[in-house]
Amino acid sequence: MNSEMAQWRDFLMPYKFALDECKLKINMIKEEAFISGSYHPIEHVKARIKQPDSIFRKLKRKGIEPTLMNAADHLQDVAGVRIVCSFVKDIYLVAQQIEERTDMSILEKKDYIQNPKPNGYQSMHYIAEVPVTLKQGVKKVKVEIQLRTLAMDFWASLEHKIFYKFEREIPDYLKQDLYEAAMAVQLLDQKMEHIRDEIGTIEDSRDQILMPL
Ligand code: 0O2
Repeated sequence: MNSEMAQWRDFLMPYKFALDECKLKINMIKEEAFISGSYHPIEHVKARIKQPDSIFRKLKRKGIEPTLMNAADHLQDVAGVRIVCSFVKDIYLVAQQIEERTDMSILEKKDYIQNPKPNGYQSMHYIAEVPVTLKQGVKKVKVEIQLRTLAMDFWASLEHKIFYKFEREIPDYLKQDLYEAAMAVQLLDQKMEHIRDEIGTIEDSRDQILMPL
């Protein structure tokens, strides 16, 4: 392995462990509800480590010299976890549990659901600091946690692809279409939540299982 690859490996390793820790904590939130037979608000969880080329591109975009040291100091989302829920209320339920955890600390919160971005983007973002035990001792590593509904995730995934297809310069006619789609996402989330409230608690057939293995 050449020295550049070894440097990246050593740089990314704590982020990988922080991501593993974070996934475990989120899984505990999910399983606790599941095992106790109460309502489980998490639909699915995705995690990713930002790729080296994407790390350097983001630093350059921010006008920062692309070095590993600067990535550690200036990027908050080298490690990222995305929690996808069915309903907006579920996001706030999970968010509360994340905020109350004592095994990681929340450094920053951005609520793009209460305050969507001008393009219509909605999600809840946290920057959490997760302690990771390494050979050299405990290191606090930042992880970005995003919470979205299924509908918000559908919109953001497509917008992200379009954003990169047009090299970050989405034509105005598509921007307008995406904005209208974002409004439809808000409406769909409100409607679905209304239907859920109308019928009361949704039973999941998996609740019959005593313990998921
Ligand atoms: P990628 O390719 O997903 O990694 P900061 O990280 O705080 O220094 P930033 O990146 O502006 O500054 O913070 P913010 O607003 O919390 O956004 C972080 C991530 O949220 C982005 O990472 C995206 O994943 C997602 N995001 C934010 N805004 C949008 C948006 O308008 N559309 C979509 N689809 N996703 C968004 P990256 O590195 O930009 O992208």
